[in-house]
Amino acid sequence: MPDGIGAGGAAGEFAAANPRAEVPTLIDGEVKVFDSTIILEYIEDKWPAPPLLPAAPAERARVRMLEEVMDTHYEPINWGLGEVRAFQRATGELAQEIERRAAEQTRGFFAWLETQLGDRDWFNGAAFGWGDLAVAPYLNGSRGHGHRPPAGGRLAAWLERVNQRPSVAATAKDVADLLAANAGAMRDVATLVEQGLFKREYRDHRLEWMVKVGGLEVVAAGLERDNIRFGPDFS
Ligand SMILES: N[C@@H](CCC(=O)N[C@@H](CS)C(=O)NCC(=O)O)C(=O)O
Repeated sequence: MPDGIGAGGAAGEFAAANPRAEVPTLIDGEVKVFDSTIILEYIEDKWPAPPLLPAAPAERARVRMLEEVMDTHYEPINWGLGEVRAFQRATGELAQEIERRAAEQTRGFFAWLETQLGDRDWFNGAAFGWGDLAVAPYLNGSRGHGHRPPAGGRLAAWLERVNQRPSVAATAKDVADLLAANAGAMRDVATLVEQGLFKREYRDHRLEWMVKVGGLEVVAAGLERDNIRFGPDFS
C-alpha cells in the first residue's frame, strides 16, 4: 500500500506509475497500468489461459456490465458509509438519513444481484472468473458494514462459496490485516480530517453519491475546510 494514499499525499514511484495516484496499479516490467478494469483487460490479454471472461460475446458483455455496476454504482455506498462512520463527515439526523439510504440501496443491490446470479453457481457462469472477482470485494465490504445478503438466499450461498476460494480468502485476509494494523490510526482519522491533514478524494461516482443521498452540505463543508479533493490534474 503506497504511503500517503487516501490522505492525499501519494508520491514517488507509485504516483509516477499512475497519474491518478490510485490503487490498484499494476507494474509488469516496463508496463504500468492503472484502473482495475484496464488491469483486468491487460491480464486477460497477456495471460489468456485460463480465461477470466466467459467465451460467448453476450456472456462477456453481461460480466463486463456487472463489473461496471459494481465499480460505479455499488462501490460508493461502502465508501460513503466510511465517510460517515470513520471520517465522521455527518452526524445526527443527516448521518441517520445517509445510513438509511445506504442500507436501502444495499438491499436493492442484493435483490438485483440475486437476479443476476439466477441459477448459476458463479457470476461468471460455469466457473469462477471476472464476474465473481468484480462482486466479491464489495459484498465483503458491505458485510464489514453489517449489511449481509439475506440468509438462505442464493447470493448468501455464493458469498460463502467465493470466500472459500484461496485467492479470495488471501485477498480478504490482506484487507482485514491492513484494517487491523490501522485500527489505532483510524480512531484519530476524524481529527486529522477536521485539521485538513487528511484530504479524502471525492472523485466521480463518490461525489455523485454523496450529493444523491442528501450530503451536499458534507461536500460544501469539505470544500470550505479544504479537507476533500478531486482527481489530480495531468501534466
Ligand atoms: N476506477 C478506479 C478506482 C480506483 C480507486 O478509486 N481507488 C481509490 C481507493 S479504492 C484510491 O486509491 N484513491 C486514491 C486516494 O484516495 O488517495 C479503479 O477501478 O481502479
